[in-house]
Amino acid sequence: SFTPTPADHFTFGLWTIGWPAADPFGTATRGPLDPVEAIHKLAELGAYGMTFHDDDLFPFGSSDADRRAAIDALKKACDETGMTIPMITTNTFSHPVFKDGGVTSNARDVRRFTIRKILRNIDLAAELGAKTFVMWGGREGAEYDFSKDIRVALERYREAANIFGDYVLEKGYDLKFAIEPKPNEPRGDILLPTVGHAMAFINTLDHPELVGLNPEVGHEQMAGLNFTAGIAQALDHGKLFHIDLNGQRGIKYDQDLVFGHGDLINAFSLVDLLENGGPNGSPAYTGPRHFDYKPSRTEDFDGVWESAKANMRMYLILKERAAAFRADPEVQEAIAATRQGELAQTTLGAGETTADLLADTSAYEDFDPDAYFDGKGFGYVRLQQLAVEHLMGAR
Ligand code: GLT
Ligand code: MN
Ligand code: MN
Ligand code: MN
Repeated sequence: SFTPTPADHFTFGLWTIGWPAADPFGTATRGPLDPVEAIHKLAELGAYGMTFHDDDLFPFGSSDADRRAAIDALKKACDETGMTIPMITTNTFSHPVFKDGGVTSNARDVRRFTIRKILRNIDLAAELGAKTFVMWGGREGAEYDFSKDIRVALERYREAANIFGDYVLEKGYDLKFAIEPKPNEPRGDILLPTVGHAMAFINTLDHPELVGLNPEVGHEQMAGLNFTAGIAQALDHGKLFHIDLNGQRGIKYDQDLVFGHGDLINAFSLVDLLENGGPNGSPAYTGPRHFDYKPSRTEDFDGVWESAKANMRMYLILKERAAAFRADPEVQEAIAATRQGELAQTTLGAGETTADLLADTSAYEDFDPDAYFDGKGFGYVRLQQLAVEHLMGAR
């Protein structure tokens, strides 16, 4: 059925359903959403959890007492509904103090303040039982090539990430970090712009095992990249710690549409990968299915909740379509015809060495590359048509 339950592990950022819909050209079109109401409403719709930035729950600069009251109200709402807070993150981008970034601002006092703000939020993550701490460095970047030495900025990024890693180890928190790449917006160019850049950076940290990724569909697509392929590489590295699902139509500003309302075919292959891409068709990813979208500025609050439902329903429909695709004997036959089984075999045989390959005349001297001219094709187009027909419900 396409009705979500907590077992589906759907989660939403408080900043998504709570977005008042102000954009760079216009003021808000909706009023604020109370976090306690958000929890109750999401629970009613079948979600598993909610996520938030510190500043979403208690405004920047709140007194300790106001901050505590907001946290306690949230905890009570979770107790009443069974909702969870599996991830939290820190706002290091809204306040003017972050105009040149947080952990990579040229201003050292800003960097020290940012690290303190994040450390305080790490304590909150532990208190709420969150397992993932997202770091989206949207202001870490520049508009101009001469603004900063990017290598030095990356050193400061690394310094901060190492401080956070050491802190959770010291405190014994069961918490991992997930870096969220984005190519641009709000900065002209953002540091760690894609999944690939972020994975390379993670390998330079003192405790790379503590740090993975939170890739967002639209962010990779803003860079013209194939999201499903990027997720496959993140899985290959064991770095898919969390995921932001939404929709994007091409290389333009960050649209944050409902999941599936952008590149639907890529959303289909993504759900197929997440749900069926593990060993023997098991799920390749078991963490929260987190929606990071923005209910369009045209929508009222009924539209907000319709859009929240649409995300979950879309995922469940794609999951059902992916299962039907996999179960179709014609699809299995078409997959076999593409020689994917052969791709799963190692290129050298068991125990075979490079010397053995060099001595194998069938591999080179007697191999006929010209047999591939006008020879048998790979049949990918037929398979793609079958996939799209399943996606469309035509099979
Ligand atoms: C911000 C951004 C999102 C990030 C959030 C986490 S905040 O709305 O556009 O992609 O996931 O900081
Ligand atoms: Mn250390
Ligand atoms: Mn986005
Ligand atoms: Mn995101």
